[in-house]
Amino acid sequence: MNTKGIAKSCRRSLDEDQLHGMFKRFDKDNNGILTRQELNEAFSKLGSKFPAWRTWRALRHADANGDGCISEKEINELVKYALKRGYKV
Ligand SMILES: [Ca+2]
Ligand SMILES: [Ca+2]
Repeated sequence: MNTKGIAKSCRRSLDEDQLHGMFKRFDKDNNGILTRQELNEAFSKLGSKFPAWRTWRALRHADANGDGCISEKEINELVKYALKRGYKV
């Protein structure tokens, strides 16, 4: 037998996992919430030329409750959004 099938059980892609971990690292005060400023730094690290604009777009997309921050629940949408826009770690 070969190793076929092992990777199949992972629903989440490696790219998603890495981005997720990366965003978490930018939660500098470790409160589980990404503020606009923390997001800004993350996107700038990811190579965005206009991190402030990208942050605004990301918040419009992923900030479900509209408080201007990304909570633990909202971070998955943020990851999906960033991946769709071509951001990778
Ligand atoms: Ca934070
Ligand atoms: Ca929110």
